[in-house]
Amino acid sequence: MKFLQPAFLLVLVFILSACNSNQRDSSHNPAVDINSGDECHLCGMFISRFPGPKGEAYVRGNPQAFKFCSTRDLFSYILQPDVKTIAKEIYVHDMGKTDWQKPASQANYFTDARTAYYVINQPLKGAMGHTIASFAKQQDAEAFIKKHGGKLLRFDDITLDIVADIQ
Ligand code: ZN
Ligand code: CU1
Repeated sequence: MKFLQPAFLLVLVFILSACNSNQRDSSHNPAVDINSGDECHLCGMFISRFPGPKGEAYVRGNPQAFKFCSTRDLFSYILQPDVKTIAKEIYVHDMGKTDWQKPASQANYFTDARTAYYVINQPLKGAMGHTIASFAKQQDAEAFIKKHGGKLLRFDDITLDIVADIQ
C-alpha cells in the first residue's frame, strides 16, 4: 500500500493549506462609514435616510462590508444558518452615542455586535418598522429601557424567531 502515501500526503498538504488560508482571513475588518448611496444588503433600501440603529457585517473571504438599513435586517441576515458559519466581524450602532432619528454615519459610532447590549419590545421604529435598539454599554441600554420600555438581551439571546416576531 506504499503507493497510497503520496496521495495521502497531497491530501494532508491540502488540508494544511486550507487551514492556513482560514488563518489568513482572520485579519480584522473595521467598522466603516455609512455613505449616502449605500444600500441595505438584505432589502436594498438606501440606508442613510432612515432613523434607528444600522448594522454592518463581514463574511469570510470577502473584504467588503455588507451594510444594513436596520439591526432588524442585520440579524435577519447574519442568523441565517448558511451565513452564521461564515460571519466575521459584525457591528451595530451604539445608540448611547447618537440620536435615534438621525444616527451618525461615521464608523466610530458603531460597536462590536457580539459584545453589545440589545433592547427588544421597544416602541421606536427603524428603517423597517420596529427594530432592536443596540448599545455598547449596559447602562445606556438600561437608561433606554427606563425611558421607553423593552427587554434587555445579549447577542447570543437573539434568534431568527425573535427577529421574525418583531412587529
Ligand atoms: Zn434593509
Ligand atoms: Cu428595508
